[in-house]
Amino acid sequence: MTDDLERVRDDVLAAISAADSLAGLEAVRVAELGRKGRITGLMKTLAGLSPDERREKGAALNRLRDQVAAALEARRESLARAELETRLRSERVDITLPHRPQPDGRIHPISQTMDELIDIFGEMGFSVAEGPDIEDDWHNFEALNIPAEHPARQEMDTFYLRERPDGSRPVLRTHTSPVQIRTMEKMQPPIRIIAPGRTYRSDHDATHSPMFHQVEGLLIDESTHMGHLKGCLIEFCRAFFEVSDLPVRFRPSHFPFTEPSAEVDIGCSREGGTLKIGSGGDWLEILGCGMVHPKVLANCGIDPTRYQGFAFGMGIERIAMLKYGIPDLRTMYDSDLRWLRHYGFAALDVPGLTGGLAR
Ligand code: 2NL
Repeated sequence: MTDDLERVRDDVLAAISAADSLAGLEAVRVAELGRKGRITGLMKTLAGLSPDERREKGAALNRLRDQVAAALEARRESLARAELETRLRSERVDITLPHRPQPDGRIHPISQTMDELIDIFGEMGFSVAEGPDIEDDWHNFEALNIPAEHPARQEMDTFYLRERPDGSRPVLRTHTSPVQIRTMEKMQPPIRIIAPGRTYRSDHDATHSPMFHQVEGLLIDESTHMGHLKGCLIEFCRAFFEVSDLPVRFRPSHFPFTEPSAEVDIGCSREGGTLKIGSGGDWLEILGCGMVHPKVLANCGIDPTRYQGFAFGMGIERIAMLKYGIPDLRTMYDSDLRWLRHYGFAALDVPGLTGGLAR
């Protein structure tokens, strides 16, 4: 009898360890411990035995049943773990795939140039000021000493918007000077700002776009003079064009909002029809500047007997074309991807003193 049970036990335990899937293991359980299973069948024979035999064989059968149940549970756990392992392996995602080697987007040369300007003037202590594209007559003209009948008004090719109920006529700003007017109205000197941004003029040909970009600069303090203006702009030209001995010359000029006024030329050569920036005996105009007109200071609530300062302005398209050898202004706004891939900049290229041409 005991031999009998031992044979059954060896048999069942062997079947349990041989089961290689949860389904196979379940079949073993049903065959042994199920309602019609072998061990269940042996339990049923206890009824026909004498009390002594029943006690003895019952205890042995209980042990066998518990042993088999424990072995089944142990095997079930190990098979379940193995099955999970296999599934995890088969469903694994390889997150070590290489990234796309080149980002598709490019920075437009105008954005790149603006970032460079902000970087260079930022190092000189200028902060960036902004203002609205739609302006009123006061901020775009009057405060800048450009009265209604001034010839500069005609030269500006202003875009006028619909008349407002109060009879005033908003304009698309023709320069970023109104940003500086607004800054002076808001705060007292010392002031040291640049105002980069979009500007608009009703003029469209090979060298003019109805929307273009400008950067203007303004510095006001108690003892600011023309020497500061010259030092600042010579430094800027050399940093921007990355030519440390770039010749820079100041030519007398006229603007209604500055007195005295000057235009700034940089050295270049035009040998064989190709333009090269640097010492070459020729000159190229790149910006306008001057000492802020006392009337402009007074218009903004700044005392011209106490404060004075300088201002300057330049076209961003023009200096971007010169620096990066872009021959045609009109291609700037074509949104031609091939053009952008050729003239654009990678997103992570750092702008400024160490960027640009050296790259
Ligand atoms: C140019 C010349 C210039 C200014 C802009 C300015 C602004 C204020 C007061 C005085 Cl609020 N001046 N701006 C001064 C001189 C020249 O721009 O050729 N721009 C493209």
